[in-house]
Amino acid sequence: MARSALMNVMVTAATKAGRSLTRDFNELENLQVSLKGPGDFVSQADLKAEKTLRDALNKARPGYSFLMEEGGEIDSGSDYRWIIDPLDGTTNFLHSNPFFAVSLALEHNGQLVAGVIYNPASEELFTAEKGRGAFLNDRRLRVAARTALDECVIASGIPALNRRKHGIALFEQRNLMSRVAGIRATGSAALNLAYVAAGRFDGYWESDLHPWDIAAGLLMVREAGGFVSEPDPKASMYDTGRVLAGNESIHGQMREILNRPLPEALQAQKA
Ligand code: 2AM
Ligand code: CA
Repeated sequence: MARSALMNVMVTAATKAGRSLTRDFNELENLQVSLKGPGDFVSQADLKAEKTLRDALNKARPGYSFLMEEGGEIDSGSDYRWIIDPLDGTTNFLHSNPFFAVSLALEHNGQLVAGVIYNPASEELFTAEKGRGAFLNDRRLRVAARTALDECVIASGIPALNRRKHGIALFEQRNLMSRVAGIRATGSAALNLAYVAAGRFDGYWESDLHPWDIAAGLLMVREAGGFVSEPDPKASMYDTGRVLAGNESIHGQMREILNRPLPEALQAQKA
């Protein structure tokens, strides 16, 4: 499959950052003791990968704006904006679990036009361009066709100690676990969305996410024929950080379950 010039730029940047992460991932596995500890080593790996992405993208497409997990927003006044998560799945990386990815998206006038999610450990490269479909390496992707919720494997995130809304997450999980074949918490929002696009997960929902966790994945799911939205049709994903993805039927069925009214005791957690 011939890639567009834009996709070549994005893939080159993402694989370069991926090589940098792989070197650090291997180093981390050998690292017995470090003065500052593995957490600090991983944030350095994260920053290095982000710089690699920024440099490569700036060189190929000078002047575009950036929204980056580490470096924040750089508004250059361009119509184009890169949205970058250099290391999605940081906790997995820190624990030598090879389920992490570089996530990179491009917006034009606020509309997603391209996305790349690259897991350097598995060498799986997910790409999508608006109107041109989604691909895993060179294979065209399509979301899973299952419509019976009780046959579905659904991905989610289980909020850890540094995140809020544990009660709401448990309420949602309780409502869903009695209806589905399995719930998986993988630790990477970007890869969860890529896996929905690839039909490996039938659906995905999570809260408290940032634009850089999800931008590339949103386009990927849509280009694979799936639906992605805030579970509440009146709300927007980037505002609330809540995401729900699946094929049209599963998205609709899950939305109904996730929109059940919260018990009184959990109302306060919503804000
Ligand atoms: P990260 O690995 O880049 O932090 C895990 O459930 C998913 O949620 C990952 O994609 C993770 O991205 C994201 N996430 C967003 N905010 C988070 C937080 N405060 N703590 C842990 N994971 C977070
Ligand atoms: Ca992330």
